[in-house]
Amino acid sequence: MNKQLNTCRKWVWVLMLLTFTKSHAQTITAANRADWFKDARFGMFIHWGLYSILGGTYDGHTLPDESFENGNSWYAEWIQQRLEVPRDVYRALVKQFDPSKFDADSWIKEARDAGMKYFVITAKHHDGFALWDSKVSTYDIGSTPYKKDILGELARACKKYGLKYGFYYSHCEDWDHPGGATPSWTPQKSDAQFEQYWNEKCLPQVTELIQRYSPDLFWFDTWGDKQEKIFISDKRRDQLIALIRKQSPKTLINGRISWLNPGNDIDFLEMMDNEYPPELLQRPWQTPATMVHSWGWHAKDYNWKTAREMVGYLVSNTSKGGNYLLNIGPKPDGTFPAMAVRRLREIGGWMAANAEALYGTDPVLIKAPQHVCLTQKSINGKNYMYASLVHALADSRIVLPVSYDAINSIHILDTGMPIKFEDADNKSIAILLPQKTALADDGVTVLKIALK
Ligand code: FHN
Repeated sequence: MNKQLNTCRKWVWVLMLLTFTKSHAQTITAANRADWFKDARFGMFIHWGLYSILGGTYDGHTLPDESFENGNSWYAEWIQQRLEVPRDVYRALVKQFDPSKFDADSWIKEARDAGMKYFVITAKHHDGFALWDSKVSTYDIGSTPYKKDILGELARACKKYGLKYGFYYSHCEDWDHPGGATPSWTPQKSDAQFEQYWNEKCLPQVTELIQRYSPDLFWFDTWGDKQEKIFISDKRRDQLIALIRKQSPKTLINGRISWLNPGNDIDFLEMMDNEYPPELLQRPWQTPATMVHSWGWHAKDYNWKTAREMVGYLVSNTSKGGNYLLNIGPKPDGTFPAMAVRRLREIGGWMAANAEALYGTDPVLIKAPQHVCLTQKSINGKNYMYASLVHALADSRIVLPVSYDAINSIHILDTGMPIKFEDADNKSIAILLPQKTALADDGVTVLKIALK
């Protein structure tokens, strides 16, 4: 009897152990690798490097804070090329990079408080400068007076505040290595030169980033230009992907590793800068977006978007199965521009009351009226649909193609105010908004619809 009892106990233990192991060490596969990304919806992007020291102005010339019709984007982080800063002059900025007020904890806390769930920073932008102490190149943080391990501190802060983190790495353009791609209006490199850059700098630096910081994500950058056509062949794309997959199966790879042909082994599609697709996409995706015009710090870029506009993009992307990666260009002293902090906190205020309508939701496959964005999810076995009103509505009566019998109740998410609804026809309901809500002039109003 005792023996039977012991055997029984042993099996209970084995079963408990198996269950524990399964829930705590889920194997990473191509199918589940991006699960956190799909739930997260909102991330912070950072463009920070030597260009931040110039802040959009060099030698009395200031970069225009706009793009031109020919598609040229005069971003502040392109100042070396746009204003033809001589290589030695630009390189000498290394000695000025000394962000004495940089505080990784405060950056990531701002991101967390804004409702962001992941963080991506330019480990190396097109200028070729490495924001970490790289063994492969001395054009790096190790040569600056600052020297500290910025990426390490940020990675630690992300772990502390529960954010995933990743690195932007410019794999095609590198304006410092003799073989790296440079803009189309500059002398063309040969494929042999690029191959040398690829093997001497790009692949080893990506390996360094993985081994030193174990990133959750890599953000590569191409945009279908001549340089991408010439240098980022499918072979090189696959080589870079294989290198990452082999060393770090958890790490996500974005589609702009090859804008022209991302292939099937990337984890999510990356839209063009500030691009918002009109329809739901079948693969996970995100929009990289700016708060102003430039990505890197530009002291005279005054094009600040409103918080409401940005929340609208976030909500609209989520309703189409996409994410929103919102950029900040920190100042050379390591602080965020005051206006960026203000916007983050405004967005954070909205998120504190409404994030439920975004995190872990799925799109709803019915046609919503214009300016109404739909998401859905289950909470404790109950099903909810969320209707976010991203613009003032012309009508205070919203008709949704959902059967009246399928609905329990409707409330405004942040205040809990009950909202009336009626049977519009056999297949639709009419939501009867108070006039004030239909105008929604102070923000994006979310309706929480409890389903039966
Ligand atoms: O040239 C870059 C630009 O500086 C910035 O990094 C953006 C971010 O999406 N990507 C490129 C332009 O599309």
